[in-house]
Amino acid sequence: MNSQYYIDLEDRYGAHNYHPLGVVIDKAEGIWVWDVEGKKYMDFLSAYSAVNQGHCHPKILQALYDQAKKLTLTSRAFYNSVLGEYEKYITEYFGYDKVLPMNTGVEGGETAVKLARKWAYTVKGVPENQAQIIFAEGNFWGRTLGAISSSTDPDCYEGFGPYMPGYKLVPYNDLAALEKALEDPNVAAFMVEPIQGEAGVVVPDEGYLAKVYEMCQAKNVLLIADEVQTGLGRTGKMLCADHDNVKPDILILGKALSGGVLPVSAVLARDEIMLTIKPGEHGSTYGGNPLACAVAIAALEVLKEEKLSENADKLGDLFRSELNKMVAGSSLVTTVRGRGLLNAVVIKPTADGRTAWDFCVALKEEGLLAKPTHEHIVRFAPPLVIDEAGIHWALERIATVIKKMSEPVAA
Ligand code: IF1
Repeated sequence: MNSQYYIDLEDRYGAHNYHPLGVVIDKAEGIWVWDVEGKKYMDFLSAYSAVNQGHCHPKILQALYDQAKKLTLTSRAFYNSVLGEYEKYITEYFGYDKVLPMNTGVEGGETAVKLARKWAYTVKGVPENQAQIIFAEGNFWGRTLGAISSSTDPDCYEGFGPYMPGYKLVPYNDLAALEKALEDPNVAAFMVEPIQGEAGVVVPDEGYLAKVYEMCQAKNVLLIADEVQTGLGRTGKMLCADHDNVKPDILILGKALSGGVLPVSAVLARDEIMLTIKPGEHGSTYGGNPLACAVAIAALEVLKEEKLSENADKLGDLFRSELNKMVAGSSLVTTVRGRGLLNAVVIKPTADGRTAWDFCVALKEEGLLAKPTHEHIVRFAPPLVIDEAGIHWALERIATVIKKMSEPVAA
């Protein structure tokens, strides 16, 4: 069957909640994917940073196979022989007392908000149902009603009201605005991405997160770092918060925590916060399942064994410096920004109306897969296992497309 067959199937039988690029991927390995016609592409999206370790990583798959044939799910009604080992491993890996295992990134965010509220009422002494959580404008942490209630993107929240109360918004990267919002004694937490992903890889000023953490501490407010997309090596450090030497009070991980094999998320915190939730007050059928735990241990081991944070740091610098040289004076690409291997360019629509979407379609034709976000922004986020040759291969194709898009369409 050809690509169109599969596209038609999805159109007829699937919800239309996405508008995918016209490529039907059939298999993948490392930084490469192949479509149903056998055409090879370099993956420059990494499933939105879920396959930092590269597609179908052998060590992670082996962990999946070995556990799958033994035990996949017990529910938390019973103990099992993998969860405790995983909990010890991940809490020592990141330096926290405890972990609350969930499945998707947004469940991690919901868990973090619930923990912050519970801590506010039982530890900080905020009056019941008065807790406020501050978010940054431009945030994205998922699609649940709790998550879209903090969104400033109409595509995320419009038509889904009413919204969650107890939320406040401040501009991202605006310390004065945060300072003002923190005056409210009922603030439980400030939840923020160290770099905003969906907003288009928005990198805050140097030292922003360090100042944020200082201000939160001064007001006995928890800092929740949403590292679902920026974590696990993506920005050139194990955690993006590491660039500012900040240890968030609550850390949310997801996506690459399983190397793209199955949904695994985690919320880490110290006992004072984590133990405010008592037995029976939170959970999930699959949260902390043995299969997810075995896969996550392998995914975390790979990050360290293959020094993927260091690789992302080095190759991210190379990518941005080459790209900046390439687009100097370009009327098409107006901005290059990012950290490590989480980068993006801003594409100015051409006189004949071609946009970031057309840029990505042209990249696909050249064998490079990327996806626009917010009309004019193209995110470049390859798996962190990419090498220097891979970066140059991608840059050549980006240069070809910039050249093509800078010329008027042949009449
Ligand atoms: C989609 C992008 C969107 C996230 C951060 C939590 C979550 C995400 C920082 C929730 C999820 C995904 C969701 C997916 C596309 C992608 C995404 F930013 F990565 F590009 F949408 F904005 N925190 N991001 O980025 O994790 O529940 O999805 O496991 O919904 O279209 P999830």
